[in-house]
Amino acid sequence: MISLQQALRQSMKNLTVASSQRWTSTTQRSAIGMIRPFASATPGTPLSQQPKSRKELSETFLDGTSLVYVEDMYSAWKKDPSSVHKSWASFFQSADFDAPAGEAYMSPPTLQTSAPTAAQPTAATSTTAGGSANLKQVSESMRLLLLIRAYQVRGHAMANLDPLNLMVRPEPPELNISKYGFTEADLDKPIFVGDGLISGFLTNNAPQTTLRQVLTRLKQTYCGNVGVEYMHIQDREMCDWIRENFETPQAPEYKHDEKVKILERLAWADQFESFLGLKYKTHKRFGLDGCESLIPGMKAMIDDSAEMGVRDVVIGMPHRGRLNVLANVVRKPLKAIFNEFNGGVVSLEGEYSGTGDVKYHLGTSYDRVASNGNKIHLSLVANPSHLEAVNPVVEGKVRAKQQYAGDTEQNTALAIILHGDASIAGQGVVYETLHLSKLANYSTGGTIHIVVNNQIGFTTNPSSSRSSMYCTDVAKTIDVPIFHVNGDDVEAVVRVCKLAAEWRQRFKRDVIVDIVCYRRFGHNETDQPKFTQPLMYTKIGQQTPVMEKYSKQLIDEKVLTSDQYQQMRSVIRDAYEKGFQEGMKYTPKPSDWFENRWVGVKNTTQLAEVQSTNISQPEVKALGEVLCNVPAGFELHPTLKRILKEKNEMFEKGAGFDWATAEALAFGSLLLEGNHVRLSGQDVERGTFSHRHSVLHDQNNGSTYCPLKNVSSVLKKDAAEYVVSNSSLSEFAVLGFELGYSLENPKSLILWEAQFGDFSNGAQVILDQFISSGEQKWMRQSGLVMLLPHGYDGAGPEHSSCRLERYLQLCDGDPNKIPPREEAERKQAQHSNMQVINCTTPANYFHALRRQVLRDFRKPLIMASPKWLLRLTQSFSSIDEFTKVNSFTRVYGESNPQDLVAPEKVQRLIFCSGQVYYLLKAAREAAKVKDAAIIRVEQLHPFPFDLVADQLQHYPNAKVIWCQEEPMNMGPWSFVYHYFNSTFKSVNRPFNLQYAGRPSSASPAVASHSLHKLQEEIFLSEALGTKKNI
Ligand SMILES: Cc1ncc(C[n+]2csc(CCOP(=O)(O)OP(=O)(O)O)c2C)c(N)n1
Ligand SMILES: [Mg+2]
Repeated sequence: MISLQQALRQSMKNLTVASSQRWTSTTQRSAIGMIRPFASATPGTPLSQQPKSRKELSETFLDGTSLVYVEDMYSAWKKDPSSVHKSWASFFQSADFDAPAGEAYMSPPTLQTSAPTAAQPTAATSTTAGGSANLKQVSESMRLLLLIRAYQVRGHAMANLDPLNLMVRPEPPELNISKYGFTEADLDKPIFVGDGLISGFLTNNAPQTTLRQVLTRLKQTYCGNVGVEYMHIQDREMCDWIRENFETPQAPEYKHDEKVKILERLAWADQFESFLGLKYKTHKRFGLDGCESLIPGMKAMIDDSAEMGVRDVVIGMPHRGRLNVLANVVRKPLKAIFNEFNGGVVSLEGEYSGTGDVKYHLGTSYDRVASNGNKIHLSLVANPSHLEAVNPVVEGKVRAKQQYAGDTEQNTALAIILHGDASIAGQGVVYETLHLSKLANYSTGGTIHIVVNNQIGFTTNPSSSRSSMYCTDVAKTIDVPIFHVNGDDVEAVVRVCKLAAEWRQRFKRDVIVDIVCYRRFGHNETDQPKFTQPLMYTKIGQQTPVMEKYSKQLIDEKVLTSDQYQQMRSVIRDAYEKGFQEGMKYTPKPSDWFENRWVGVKNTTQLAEVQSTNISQPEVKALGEVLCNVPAGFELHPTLKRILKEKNEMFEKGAGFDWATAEALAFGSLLLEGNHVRLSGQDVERGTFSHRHSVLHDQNNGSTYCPLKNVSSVLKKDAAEYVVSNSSLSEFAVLGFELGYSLENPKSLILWEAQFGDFSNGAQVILDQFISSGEQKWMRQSGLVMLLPHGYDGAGPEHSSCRLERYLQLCDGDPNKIPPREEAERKQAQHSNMQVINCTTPANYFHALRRQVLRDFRKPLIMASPKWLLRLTQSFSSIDEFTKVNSFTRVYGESNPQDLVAPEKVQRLIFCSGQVYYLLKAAREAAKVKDAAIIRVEQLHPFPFDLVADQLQHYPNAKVIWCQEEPMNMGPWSFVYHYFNSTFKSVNRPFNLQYAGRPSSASPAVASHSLHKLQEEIFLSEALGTKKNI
């Protein structure tokens, strides 16, 4: 049997033979055989009129996209022969029925004088006169089909996208009719296309058409002011939908009232920039000038989305045009915007103090009534300067909205993300975020992306900023349509924005709108662009603004009069002037800052209550029932059977609770208290260290069972939903996503776990720009937990350290400001930017997690999480530590005082944090040291001044040592040093803190296990005073 490709190639060969009959007689043909190139058979014919060689014809179209397309059809035909057009069906049938090479193609039934069968000779090999006529028709139809397909695939390359007309875009050869053996003389000859042969605009036409007619519509459709890329999409229905929407019999036309609406929206956008330019001449505003059509486009997109059921739109965008979007799309009151321009931003007197951010980074949210009267909530997420970093945050927020609204169809919440052309092509987080779009626990049902493609990034031309043809090419990896549109054609912009909205609601997939425009001024309004782009900016200087063009067009079309237009402008000008005046005396209200679900959450100036974090014994037992059992018939892996059995024993004995069980108890109890819990990160379902096993897999049929998802059904009690999800292998996007998720609802525990702590630096922007500073800049709280596996175990430079020093450096505590004792626990945390914890017991981990939710403010928690401690039975907890200890322990005092000398005789007071405690303890035991007390600082930030001071006073005569397993230039040493200094002073003790740890090093750890052990021995003996000339 011949392959599909062979059949296609052979068929193409036959087509080219058929089309050559004008130039070669049957005898010549038989004499030269089928291998002679046609071009050489017709000497003297002008190049453009020469028929193309078989090679060109067959390979250009049967390789690459067209072949993929045909292959797609072939697989569809295999599954269901009626799913493809009958012409293709007959072709595939022949190919599949062992047709000899080159004879697979059969002309469509309508072209046959009699109905064909698989056994009949094919048209291509027929030698009768009628057969030749048919062959010619078939050949023409097929070549036309290829031409149409070429336009569908590559027509965008000739679209008129650049308002400046500076883009140099050579015509792809496959868009030229000569490529198919057609000449000018063929333009008006009737060609048979077959009724319904091609989906799209030809379907409605008569079966006969002319090449000219087809070409005209192809150019209008694919090479006008919109260029559409969609043929890379694998799904047939989606491609057909695009075709149906583009290949319409007539070009779409707006009604008069629609045109006026577009004009009016354009005028609001245009006049906003000119008004700001006038009032604030020296301010940077990163104006939209040159892409004003974005505003009517976005508004139409949101109106249509509202009509299709969207109630919540979350927008993420960069600096460019942000204020215009805030004013004219989100409808932030003008007085608030102007107030910010006047310098009156951020500090909401007596309510919330922050240091704020520049006005083009601030977020906000408002309810708006869409044109159809539906209420719609619009929020613009605050973002840092770091371009594109906000994308995953937006996605997380939208996903959370869908989760809390129970919107499993993803109909009601929508993400719209705006990009710059240089940023979308350059920033890796774009790709990382796009790849979340179809993942079950991360999808938001399709994001609409809009690129303000002003063809420049600061001073850099596209040729220096990307290697791809379009800045949007990255999106092709996720199989979505890309609409490129000329920003000076405001109607076309509105049209594609509406299509994008419809696409998203229909297919729940991402879509890209690339508005090709220009930047009227420099990077900001005070920048001189002619230093670097003199020619472009000479052209821009001559460019008629889109407002002027469109108003003139509508006046010429008699859609409105010049007077009406002038009146429209003056109404808008008055509104801006009014907002400006009101902005002078406007004071922001707290309601501007808090979204619904956050009402009642305390800000830093309000008194927060401390709640107990323990749970009752019956509750522990009940959760044990959930965690230790699987449904009847569920076949566990033998090791997991043993693990569950051991877990059961823990619950029965009330002792030996390990870290995974403590975590599950925290999660389960929070779920029962109505808090949503979500844990995401790489391989978190099982856990990197094979300890969590949050999702169990049946060994016979692969089905899964997640005990914590079944808390409610097992215990017959209401419980919130638990989500645990292995994530894509991205740190930046996934951490950003979870941060966004955590911003939506305070009644939740949202956790992101790094595979190993050191990998989290791939998400450093989220940490620096959002987690550590977000609340202070934007007055938005988050209780996000970062679990960062940390600890030295001799495994080499990687995976040992989560780089605690970096997190500690980001903490905003002041070592010289010791809070009053009564405020230490609550207020200190409430006033800090984030917490850094390194627990030594499962129970303390449990209390730390519960404390995140059981208080009426939210703070990010950085948790250095255990590795080898996970299996250290010595670290495990008893049931009392969950039920009787009712809060997180910030500092553990000496655990075995009875084995030591009296406190005043203790010679060494060793402070440490994390797993090194167990090393110290073991070394102390081994060396039978009795005069060294070991204190665990479980919470590094906010620093527990009060409890450390207590220890200093309890052991008044001891030498004080800080012991850590990290090198001196890493770990907590340089952080705690300053805090100990002031704590010493607070208890009137001369400062003297000694260091015991690894020596300073560029690499976090040594590779050799024996050297690692030697280093360990040295610093432990230094700490304990057992050093004997090592
Ligand atoms: C991650 C990051 N790197 C660099 C910058 C500095 N920067 C600000 S705007 C800009 C150019 C952005 O170009 P583009 O995405 O095309 O947006 P435009 O300003 O043209 O609207 C650069 C490089 C930044 N803000 N963020
Ligand atoms: Mg740009």
